[in-house]
Amino acid sequence: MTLFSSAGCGGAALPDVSRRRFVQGLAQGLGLSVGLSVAGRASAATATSPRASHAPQMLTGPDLALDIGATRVNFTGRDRPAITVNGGLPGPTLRWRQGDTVTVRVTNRLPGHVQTSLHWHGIQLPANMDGVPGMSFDGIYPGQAYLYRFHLRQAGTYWYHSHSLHQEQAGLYGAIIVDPVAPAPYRYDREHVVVLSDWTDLDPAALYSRLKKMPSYDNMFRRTVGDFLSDIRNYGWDATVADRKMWGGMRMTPTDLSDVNGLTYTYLMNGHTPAANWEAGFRQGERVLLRLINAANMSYFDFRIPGLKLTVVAADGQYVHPVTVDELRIGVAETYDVIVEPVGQDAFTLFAQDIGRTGFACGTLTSRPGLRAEVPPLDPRPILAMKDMGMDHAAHGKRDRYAGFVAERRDAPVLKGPVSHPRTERNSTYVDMQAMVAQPRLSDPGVGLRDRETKVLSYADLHSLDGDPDGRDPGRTIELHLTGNMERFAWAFDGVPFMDARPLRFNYGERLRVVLVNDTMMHHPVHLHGMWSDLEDDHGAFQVRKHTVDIAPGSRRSCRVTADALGRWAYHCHLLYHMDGGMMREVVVEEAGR
Ligand SMILES: [Cu+2]
Repeated sequence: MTLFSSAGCGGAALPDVSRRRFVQGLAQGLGLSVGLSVAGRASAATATSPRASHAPQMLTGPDLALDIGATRVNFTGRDRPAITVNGGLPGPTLRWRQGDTVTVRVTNRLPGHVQTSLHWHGIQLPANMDGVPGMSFDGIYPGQAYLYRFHLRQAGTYWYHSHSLHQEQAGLYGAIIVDPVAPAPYRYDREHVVVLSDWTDLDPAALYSRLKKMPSYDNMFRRTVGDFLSDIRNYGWDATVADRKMWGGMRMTPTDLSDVNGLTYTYLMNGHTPAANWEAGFRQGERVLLRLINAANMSYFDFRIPGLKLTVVAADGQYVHPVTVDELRIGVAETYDVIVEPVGQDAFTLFAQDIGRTGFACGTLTSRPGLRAEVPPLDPRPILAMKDMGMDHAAHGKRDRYAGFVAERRDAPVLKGPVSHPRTERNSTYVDMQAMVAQPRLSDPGVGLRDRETKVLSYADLHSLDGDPDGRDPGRTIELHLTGNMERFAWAFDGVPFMDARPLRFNYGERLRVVLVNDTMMHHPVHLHGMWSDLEDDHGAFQVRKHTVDIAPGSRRSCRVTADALGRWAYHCHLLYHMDGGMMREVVVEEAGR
């Protein structure tokens, strides 16, 4: 089945001397043979001349034509094949107006016999316009075009990407801005789109094969004997040995924060490496709106601008009550709109480090071209706590590094008690651990951010400006567990991978609750196509409208869904290789009684 895709990246964590020698950019197209194998073969390709720091091209208006083609790029000093829209990586920013009906003719100009697709992430539209091959339509075949046509009911910051093979990992993504009919509830003088992504020089399919064969290839940060001795000093022999035994039993190490990290990826900001330094302009005293989009395939980022506060005004395109923070974690596929007011310096660094602290994307907010501000060092690498796996560290440790965190969980008024697991998790090769106690933990900023003295955004800070758009209580509850087997790099819901699962069925018009329990030690950004996921608070009430919900390691979070869109929809983890590995379902919304 050719439902999904992503692209791999390669590159070291930090810009090194050798990388600085190379001007990153899109090169003249030598072409490539695209698809499962990306071994290059000369052919016609879209080409774009390299330019210095620039934002992606912007296309406006209700009728657009996009060409998906093969392009050569150079982010690491090596000329590599990419898949792009109109020759850009990221593709052009599409700027539309709320209330418009837009048509987009998407033409497949890829060489070879490779199907493609574009999915409009977070846009509510008819099922046959959603762009998921095998569910929404047949995909776009070579030389052919598909005419997307849909009405824009919503406004905000969104993005698009391929839903075919591993094309997203090869560069097939871009930003969408839908301007609101009514003025935004905040003022700004200038705006910039900031697309974060992860590039690899590897063939994206080869990266997947490597993950299957050597899932911990990128996890070089093993704990050492020195760490062991130090833990004995701090926590005592029994607690330390118990801790190590438990981790050994789970075949993981507490530094496994992500499957792919800066050893393999080069992190990009608007298609620029840190050395290439994407620049965003400002004038002193202006209010600048930054539209942050995490278009990465496998990477969460912690974003901050040293010297500036970030006022979050929208999440996943939807207005929220403004909240001012120093830093925020942006999960894969999420978007945040933030306002900054740069004063007192001529340049500021936009800094986005990966959650494992193995690399970063960065750029410069500057009042004059060519300036750079200091780039902060990576934080120390964080270590997962047993709480991140739905277990109680305090039970076998004399001292608890995350005491406040534990208290918050014990105080959580809803979703208390031990977790019950679906029978399908038993003996499943897609399950190597289960959460024992899972709480929403909405106010937990997450591993690596808990010790900050500055304010870090958490989900508890996000509240939709308009309250619950539906108003009904959920009529029923569906619970899904996010499960995985690290050793096999096998991922599923409830221990059942997509290929073996029957669709979930929603009744057209119903309001239901979906509870997501994370039985793994990794974040999973869960995306429901076609409908909103309205995140509930600790008390089970509506809190914030989202299209992608981060389910933190060992946590249990719930969403309300209004099943107002008939048809077949994808529901999946947005880490590309987790989706590929089976962490996905089809959702069918149908009239009751059918
Ligand atoms: Cu996942």
